[in-house]
Amino acid sequence: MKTRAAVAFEAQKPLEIVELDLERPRAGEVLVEIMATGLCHTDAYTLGGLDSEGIFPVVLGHEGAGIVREVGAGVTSVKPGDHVIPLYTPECRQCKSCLSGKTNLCTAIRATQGKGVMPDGTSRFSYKGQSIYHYMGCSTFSNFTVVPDIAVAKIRDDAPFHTSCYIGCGVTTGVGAAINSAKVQVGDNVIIFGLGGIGLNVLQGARMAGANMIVGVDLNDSKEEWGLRFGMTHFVNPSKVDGDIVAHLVALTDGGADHTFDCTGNTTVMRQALEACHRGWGVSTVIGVAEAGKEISTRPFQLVTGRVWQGSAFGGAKGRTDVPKIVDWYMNGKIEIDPMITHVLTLEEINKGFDLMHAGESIRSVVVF
Ligand code: NAD
Ligand code: AHE
Ligand code: ZN
Repeated sequence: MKTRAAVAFEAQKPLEIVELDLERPRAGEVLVEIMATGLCHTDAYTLGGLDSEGIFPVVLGHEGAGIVREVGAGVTSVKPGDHVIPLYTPECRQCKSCLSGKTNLCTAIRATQGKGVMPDGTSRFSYKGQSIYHYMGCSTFSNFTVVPDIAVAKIRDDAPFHTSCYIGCGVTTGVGAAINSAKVQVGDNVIIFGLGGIGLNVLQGARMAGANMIVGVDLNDSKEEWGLRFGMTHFVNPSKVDGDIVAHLVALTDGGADHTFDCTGNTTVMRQALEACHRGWGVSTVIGVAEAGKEISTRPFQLVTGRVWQGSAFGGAKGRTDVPKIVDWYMNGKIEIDPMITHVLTLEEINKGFDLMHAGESIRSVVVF
């Protein structure tokens, strides 16, 4: 079949809207009609040539929502007509990681996913006879995509696609990092570095958990209003702080925060986030994705004196189990999504979405097919 898609033929070049050939789903796979997809900073980072796993030409996008149109042999977990969110972190419920109960990082298909192909080692997308790579097992910048059945979460039919697609990455990543990974407790003081599409959702999660102070840190002053809208109590722009930002934050939080979160992907900020934690017990959670070759460092003394450095992927959420519940939270008003969808675009306007992201003018741009 044919599908309209935004293709990244090369790094650092605008996406091109073309008609691709798409093979029908094989055994264990499903064909999904993507109704809407968000643009996450991780897509921009891969398009920018900064991803150590980045390969081209590729159909990017990993924050979608849509409808199952066809299933391959042996698929019983979903059927045509089901509304679904594709999962870049699948949940096979059979691999060592799933069975451990200790992680959401299912390993069933991670190796082929990182190589841009389906679990059988081949791609379903092609253009003029040339194979096009899948991305993060999702490729939601295509109107139709093929994904393994373990990589879709079935969601309720009444959730709007253009808002619930954000649960496919940003919402779950942010809210889940605060609740599942950090386990923020009532009365905790929290510092969030980077108030973008992820950081604002960490804010929502921290507020839901009953945090006391919630300090937002961002170089962009326009993020202060956004933070206040979602429960932030204090805003700090590091470029306007006289002296050391860490000392400033430690003083502001009476000795350091119980929890800090990096939502920037900047390794200098990651160090600041760790060192702004309270001596003896503060926990810093890295969410941001750093460019290939970057490393983090600190004085080991920071850890010896009780600070903990950890990371969180997809908010520690198990996709097929937790994503439908987060959709319920949204539909029942427990979490907010609508105000964060700042721009709704057509597929032809997708490059404008990346421009808005880089200019700091959007929280989430969503393409509606
Ligand atoms: P975004 O562009 O919407 O937001 C980033 C924010 O950080 C912006 O508000 C920007 O002004 C701010 N910022 C940048 N540099 C800063 C600095 N030095 N100090 C303070 N603030 C700074 O991006 P996003 O979609 O929110 O993604 C944030 C990060 O999270 C990215 O690195 C992305 O790749 C990563 N991410 C990780 C996961 C995961 O599962 N771990 C999931 C989604 C996104
Ligand atoms: N390909 C990158 C890794 C990027 C990364 O860490 N991705 C996050 C999700 S970001 C979503 O916006 C993730 O889930 N990581 C776990 C995993 O298995 O990829 C690199 O550095 O090679
Ligand atoms: Zn993402």
